Amino acid sequence: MFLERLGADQRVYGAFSRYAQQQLVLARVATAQRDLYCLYLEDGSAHGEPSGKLYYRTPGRSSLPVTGDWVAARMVGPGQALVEAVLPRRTCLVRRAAGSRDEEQVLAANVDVVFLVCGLDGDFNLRRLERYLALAATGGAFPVVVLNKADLCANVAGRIAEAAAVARSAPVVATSTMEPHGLDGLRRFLTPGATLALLGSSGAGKSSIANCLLGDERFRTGDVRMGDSRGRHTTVRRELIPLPQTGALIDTPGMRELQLWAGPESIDAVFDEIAAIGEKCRFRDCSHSGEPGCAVAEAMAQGQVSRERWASFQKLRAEAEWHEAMADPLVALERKRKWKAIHKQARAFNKSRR
Ligand SMILES: Nc1nc2c(ncn2[C@@H]2O[C@H](COP(=O)(O)OP(=O)(O)OP(=O)(O)O)[C@@H](O)[C@H]2O)c(=O)[nH]1
Ligand SMILES: [Mg+2]
Ligand SMILES: [Zn+2]
Repeated sequence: MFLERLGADQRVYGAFSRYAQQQLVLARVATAQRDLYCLYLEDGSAHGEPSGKLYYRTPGRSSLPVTGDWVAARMVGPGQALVEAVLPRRTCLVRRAAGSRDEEQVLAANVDVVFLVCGLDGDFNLRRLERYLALAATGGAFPVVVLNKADLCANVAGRIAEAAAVARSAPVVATSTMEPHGLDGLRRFLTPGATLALLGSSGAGKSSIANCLLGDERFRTGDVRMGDSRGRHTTVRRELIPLPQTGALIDTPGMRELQLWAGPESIDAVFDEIAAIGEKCRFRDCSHSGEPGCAVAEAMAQGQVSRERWASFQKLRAEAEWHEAMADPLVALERKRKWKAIHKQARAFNKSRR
C-alpha cells in the first residue's frame, strides 16, 4: 500500500471515508505552487487544481492544499485531478507570510518530525534556533535540532551543549553529509510512515541531508558564500518525496527571515524554564520589567537565566502578544487594561519603598 507507506493511517482513512462514497480518491500533496498541485495517489501520481467549490468557499489561503496535505481528489482525466477537500491537518508548520500582509502561511502539513537544520559554520545562531523551535511548537511537530557540517567544526561537543541548553527537551544531533556515517544520528527518527521535514536557513545543508537519506541525488544543492557561509537559495519549492523504505521527507527552501505566527503559549513552551520561573512572580500577570517581587529578575541576578536568552524570550513573547492582540481588538483592550493596573500597582509599591 503506497499511501500507507507515505503515512496514511486510521485517522487519515477515517477522515477520508465520507469522500470515498463520492467517487473521490485519497491523495497526498507533493508540491503546491500557485494553486497547481502534484499529487501522490495509491497507484501513481497526478497533477491537480482546486475545484471551484474548494477555491471559492475557502475561508482563507491557509486552508488551501499545501505540501504534505491529505486531500480528496476527483479524477477528471488521465493524471489530472480536481482537489475537492483538504482533510483535517494533524500538525502543520506555519509562519507569518512574508511581506506586509498580516496573514498566516502554512509551509507544510502533517509533519511528524521537523529537523531544524543549522550549519556548524557561520550559520550557527542560537537566537534563530529559538525562533525555529517556536515554529515547531506552534504547529505541533516534534522538533529535532540538527547541527550539520560537523566536519567543519573543531568543537562539536561544545556546540551541542550550547544548542541543548536552548533546545530544552528537543534532541540535538550533530551530522555531516561528508562522512560515511555522518547521518546515523538521524536514522532513529525515520519510523514507519513518519513524515520528516527539513527547515533552516539557505546553505545549512537541508537538500544535502535529504539526498543522503533518500540515497539519491534527488535535490539540487548549491555552495555557500565564503565570507559568511550564506547559501544561494538553491531550493525554491517545498516538496514531499517518499523515503526508500517507509515514510516521507519534505525539503524546503532556506528562509530569509522567520516571522512567527505563534501565540504566547508556544513561546512559553520553548522557553519553559523562564516561563516556570515567571510563575513564581508576585503578580500573576507580571511583565518582568521592574515589578516588585519579580522572580525572573531574581533568577537573572543569580545567573540562572542568561541575559541574551531573557532578551530573546521577551522579544518573541512581545511579537506573539502583538499578533494575538491584532487578531482580536477585544483581547488587546483587556490586555492593556490589565497591564495598566499592574504598572500602577508597581509604581505605587516602588514609591512606598522609597
Ligand atoms: N562541509 C560540509 N558541507 C556541507 C555539508 N552538508 C552540506 N554541505 C554543503 O553546503 C552547501 C549547501 O548545501 P545545500 O544542501 O544546498 O543547502 P540547503 O540548506 O539545501 O540550501 P537552500 O536550498 O539554499 O536552502 C553545499 O555546498 C553542500 O555541499 C556537511 O555536512 N559538511
Ligand atoms: Mg536546498
Ligand atoms: Zn516577573
